[in-house]
Amino acid sequence: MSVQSFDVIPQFRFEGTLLESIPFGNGHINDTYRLTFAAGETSRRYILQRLNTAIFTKPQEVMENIEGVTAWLKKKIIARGGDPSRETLNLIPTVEGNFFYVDEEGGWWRAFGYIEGAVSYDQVRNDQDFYESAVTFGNFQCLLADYPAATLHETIADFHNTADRFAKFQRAVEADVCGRAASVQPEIRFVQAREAFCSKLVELQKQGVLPLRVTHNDTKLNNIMIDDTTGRGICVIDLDTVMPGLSVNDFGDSIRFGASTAAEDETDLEKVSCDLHLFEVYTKGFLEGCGGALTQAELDALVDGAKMMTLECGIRFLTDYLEGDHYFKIHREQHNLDRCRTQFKLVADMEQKENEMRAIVARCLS
Ligand code: ADP
Ligand code: GN1
Ligand code: MG
Repeated sequence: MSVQSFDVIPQFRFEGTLLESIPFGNGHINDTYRLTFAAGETSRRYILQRLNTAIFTKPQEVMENIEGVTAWLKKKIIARGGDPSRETLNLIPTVEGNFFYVDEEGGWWRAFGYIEGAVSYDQVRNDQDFYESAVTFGNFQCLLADYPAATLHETIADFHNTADRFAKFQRAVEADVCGRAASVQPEIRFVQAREAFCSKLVELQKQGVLPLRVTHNDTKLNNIMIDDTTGRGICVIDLDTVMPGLSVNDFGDSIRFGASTAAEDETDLEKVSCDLHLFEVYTKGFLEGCGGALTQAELDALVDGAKMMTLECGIRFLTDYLEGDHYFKIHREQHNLDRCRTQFKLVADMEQKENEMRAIVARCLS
C-alpha cells in the first residue's frame, strides 16, 4: 500500500494547518493515525484510519453501520444532557460530503474527532478503570437496545459463531499451508478437546434461549475511552463490528482481555491467570450498565461467555498462525502463537475457577 495518511488528509474537512500525523494506538486490525492541526491559537486533533478491507470486505456496509449507530447515540446522548463530542465517535466528512474516502489503490479511509482528555488502556491499571469500562459497555448495549437491528449489516459473517471458528480451525490444521501444525500439537489438541463446548452458545441462540441483541462484539478495554480527570468511562470506540450478537459474548470478551493478570501476548505463561477480583468488578459494572435488561438465561450464561470468547480468540490466533499470520497484525515471529497460548492458559484457569465465577455472578445479583 503506497498511499500514506498525508496523501488523503486533504480529502477531509479538517480544521487548521497540519502539524503532525503519527501512527497511533495498539489495534490489531486497522491502520490508525493521530493528526494534529494548528487552528488559530489552539490545536485540533483527529483520528484518521485506513479500514482493513481484507477483513471488512464490504467497507460501505461498515460505514453505513457506523453512520447509523453514531447518529443514534448522538440523539440519545443529547437527550440525557451529555456531551456528544466526547461520548460518541463523530465522523468527519470529506470535502465531497461523504463519511469515507476511497484512494486510488482502493483503500478506504475515514476520520473521527479525537476524544480529548481521555485515554484507552491496554491493560487494567486499577479496579475503577475496569468497573468503568464495564458500566460503559453495558450502557452502550442499553442505548442500542431499541436500535432497528434489521438495518444493521453483518460486517463479518459468523464473527462470534464459535462452532464455525472451530470448523475453520480444523480446515487450517488439515491444510497446514505453512507446515507449522507439527510444532503446535499441544495447542491443537487443547482446541479439539473442547469441540462440543464451541457450539454451546450458538445452539442456545438458535433455540431462542439466548436473545440476539445489538452488541459491540469487540469489547476490549482499549476500545473504551476513560476520562483523564474524572476517571469515568466516557465513550465506546471501534464500532466496526457493531451488529446483532450475544450480550454474554460482549461480557466475555471484556473478561478475556481485562481480567487477565497479564498482557494478551505475554510469553511467560506463569503470569497469566483470570483475576477473580477483577471478574467481580467487571460483573458488577456490566450488570449495572445493562440496567436489568438481561434475561435469566443470559445471566446464567455469563461465565460461559467468558470461557467462550477466550477460547474463540485463542482459536482465531492459532488459526492465523497456522495460515501464515494474515489476519492479526504481528510485531514479532510467533506473535499469534504467543497470543493463543495466553488465551488457552486463561481458558484452563477459568475451567478450574468456574464454580467460583458462578458464585461471584450470583453474589453480584443478590
Ligand atoms: P482497531 O480496529 O485497529 O483496534 P481502533 O478503532 O480501536 O482500531 O483504534 C485504535 C486505537 O486508536 C484505539 O485503541 C484508541 O487508542 C485510538 N482511538 C481510536 N479512535 C479514537 C478517538 N476518536 N479518539 C481518541 N483515540 C482514538
Ligand atoms: C481485534 O481491532 P481490535 O484490535 O480492537 C479483533 C477482535 C479480537 C482482538 C484480539 C475485527 O480487535 O475480534 O478479539 O483483536 N477485531 C476484529 O485482541 O477481528
Ligand atoms: Mg480497537
